[in-house]
Amino acid sequence: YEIAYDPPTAPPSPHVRAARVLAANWTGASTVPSRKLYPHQWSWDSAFIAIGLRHVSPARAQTELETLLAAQWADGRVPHIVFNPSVPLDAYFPSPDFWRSSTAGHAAGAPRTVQTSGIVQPPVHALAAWLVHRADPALSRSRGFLARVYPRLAAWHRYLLHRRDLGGAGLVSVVHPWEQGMDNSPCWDAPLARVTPAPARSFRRADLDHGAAEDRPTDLDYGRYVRLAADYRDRGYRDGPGGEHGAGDGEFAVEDPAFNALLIASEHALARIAEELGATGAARRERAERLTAALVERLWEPAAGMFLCRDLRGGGLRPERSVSGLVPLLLPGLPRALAAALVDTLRGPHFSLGDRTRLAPSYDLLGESFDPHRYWRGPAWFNTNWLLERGLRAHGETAAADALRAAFLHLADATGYAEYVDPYTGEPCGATGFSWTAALALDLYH
Ligand code: 9YW
Repeated sequence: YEIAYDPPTAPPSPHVRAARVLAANWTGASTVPSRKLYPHQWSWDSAFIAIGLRHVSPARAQTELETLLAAQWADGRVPHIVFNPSVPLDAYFPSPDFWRSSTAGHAAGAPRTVQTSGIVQPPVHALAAWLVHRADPALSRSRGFLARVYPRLAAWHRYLLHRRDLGGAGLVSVVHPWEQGMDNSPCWDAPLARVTPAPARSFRRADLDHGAAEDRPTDLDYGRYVRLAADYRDRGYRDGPGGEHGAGDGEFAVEDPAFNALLIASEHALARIAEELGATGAARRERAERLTAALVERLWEPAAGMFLCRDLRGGGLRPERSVSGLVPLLLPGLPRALAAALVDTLRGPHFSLGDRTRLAPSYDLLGESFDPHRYWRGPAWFNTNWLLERGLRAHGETAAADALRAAFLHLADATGYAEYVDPYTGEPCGATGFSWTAALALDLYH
């Protein structure tokens, strides 16, 4: 007779497959978004990753955020990329020799020992830190996790609120499309059109080694991204008018709904963190409420039933409908009528959730620039859909939230944890084994 030394094992569950993606992308101190396409640490990716990782390893989730915050600049900014020194320079563009953080960022207080970019990404970090703490409060307290991250998170928000209020109305502006995180969104087409592109031959795109050109931004987009980033670098990464050489602000300054909504959500989380540490959160809550009022005042467009971007240099709201303008649904304190209008817009012809699409597209299905495969110009992304799922649930739209959750979990696993998908067919685009897709799936399993 045979002895079954190795009894057949059941195939891994989706939960295990998602955890394996995060394990494969873990470098020892943080998680890369994608092994090939993005081989360093990205700021808002790490926040989403920590939110999922807390269900697998609360200790690793804490480390993820601590590694990012260790690269914070003295002026409070949290850089959008922290470079891994053991990755070859040509593996990703723009590389550390483009950003030159330790020299060009000297006046702004860039760290000396680690190379970073000089721009930022959406502030999801305080929200992530609070959720990570809640996953295992005893471990968190024993490691003094919140006490160590709180001053850094507070300095981060201070930087945004004081140095990035370029419109003077209390909201934060982004100075580069990469800062908002939806790189080639049609919302940036008009503000970017004013920027003279850097010549295509002056840089080499590493992203095209790993991603299909028709799923990625164009060379013209990249020329403009490079020009804006190089100008900011050459101003010493200084913010606000004037600067030492009187250089003034850059050409690109936009108030974005998702960026500001995430700051508000994180400000509420910081209030809870302060309270957990025995301080008062009252001032932060008030600030979050003021910011919510400013968001509504500056970016709400009743005729569209959603929030829009405000182009500070071109004057006024941009008409393009991006998923960014639906993300404020995640704020429980949003006026009821606005939340209801956002839900209608999500279901209506422009996003068609639950009807023609099962995950919300990144851009208006009826928009002239809509493209179901090109990055942030149409495909559905998992991080924005996670935010919408939270928002639907927060506003009592339980059936819609359940349907979105089911579609999310199905598509995340069926596509091998794709970076983004065709919103109509669910066909995977970009990288697979993408960290925030796996992390946020893990979060929705719980
Ligand atoms: C790039 C890492 C980043 C995300 C951004 C996404 C993309 C980097 O990848 O930007 O090289 O284009 O647009 O949101 O943080 O996943």
